Amino acid sequence: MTALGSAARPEPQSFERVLSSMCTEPHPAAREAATHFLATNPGDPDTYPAVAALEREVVSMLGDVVDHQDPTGYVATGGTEANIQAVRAARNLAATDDPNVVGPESLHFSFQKAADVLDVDLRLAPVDEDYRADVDAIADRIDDDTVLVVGIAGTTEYGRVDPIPALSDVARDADARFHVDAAWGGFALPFTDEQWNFAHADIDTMTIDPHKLGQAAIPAGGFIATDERTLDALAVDTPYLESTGQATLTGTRSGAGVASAHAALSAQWPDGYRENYETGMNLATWFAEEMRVRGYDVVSPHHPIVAVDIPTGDFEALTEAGWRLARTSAGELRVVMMPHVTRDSLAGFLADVDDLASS
Ligand code: 0PR
Repeated sequence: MTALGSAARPEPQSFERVLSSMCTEPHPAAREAATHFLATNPGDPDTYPAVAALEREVVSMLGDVVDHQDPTGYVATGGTEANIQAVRAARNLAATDDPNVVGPESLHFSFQKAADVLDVDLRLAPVDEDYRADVDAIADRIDDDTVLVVGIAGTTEYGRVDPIPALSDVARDADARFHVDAAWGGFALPFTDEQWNFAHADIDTMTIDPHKLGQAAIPAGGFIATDERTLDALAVDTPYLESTGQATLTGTRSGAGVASAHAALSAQWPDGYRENYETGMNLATWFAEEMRVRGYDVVSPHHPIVAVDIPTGDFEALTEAGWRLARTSAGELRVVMMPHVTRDSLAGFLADVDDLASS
């Protein structure tokens, strides 16, 4: 027997103790569809028309989620690609040769990558005392070279929603484009009274990721734009393919992501996602209170993310006990109530927290 043949097949990470991730167990229909379409490449729609048709439907379904009647866009590899593309479109459509992008300091680090690869200046403004973008601070950083203003609908660390309508006004006044990053929040916020989507503000582009709360298989990000002009600004000629242009950042890409996004949305929008949101929110409220009564400082959850100030030693001991945990930049424990997180698993976590206190 060869060494290769005798090697035990490694198991993927079990979700049981994963409290850090914005990804989750795919919906069963999404898992099945991903396997079925594994060998297709939506980057070549003429050769792989079935997956290309599914992708058009996914964009239209995402339009329902974000309240846009006639969206354009595509299934990206994830939020990083979608955010890079938003910056790239804004840069390509603007006249300046010294472009800058303005957003809150709570922006996901994918914008740092965008600024780096696109040679755009990223200007970050402080957030307010509730971790939301401060509109005046954003406005102060805008000038004639600002090509894009960014707002976040569901921040990575605290799940906060920026004042999207006000940020959109500020962008318009400056003749800049406006992008909303709803990579994580997009499948939660439809069930809240937050003002975050195309019905509430003048938005040019949006990121909304099926592979996070959408319960699609990785890689499935969503890049949504209001007009074809945006995609035209991203497209390059593809002389040796039958189709004549490609607007995506990647070339060959996975049909698994596209097909699984289609299956997950078909199975879950809207009732399944509403249920996930309500369950996640109930868990967040309960867990926040459980940590509070144990004497920890908790950042009140607006959406299913809880941040708790715990000592570094405790964080390390809990990691040692097998919990997969994340920290905010301020060092708080951050728990994301994804669909795989249950009351039982959180009760197990709390029991370990109690053991620490008594040891
Ligand atoms: N925008 C926001 C608001 C995000 O939270 C993230 C990811 C992105 C964009 C980028 O999305 P992709 O990672 O799909 O490109 N935020 C998570 C984070 O940084 C990503 C993550 C997901 C990390 C799963 C760990 C993990 O297991 O925490």
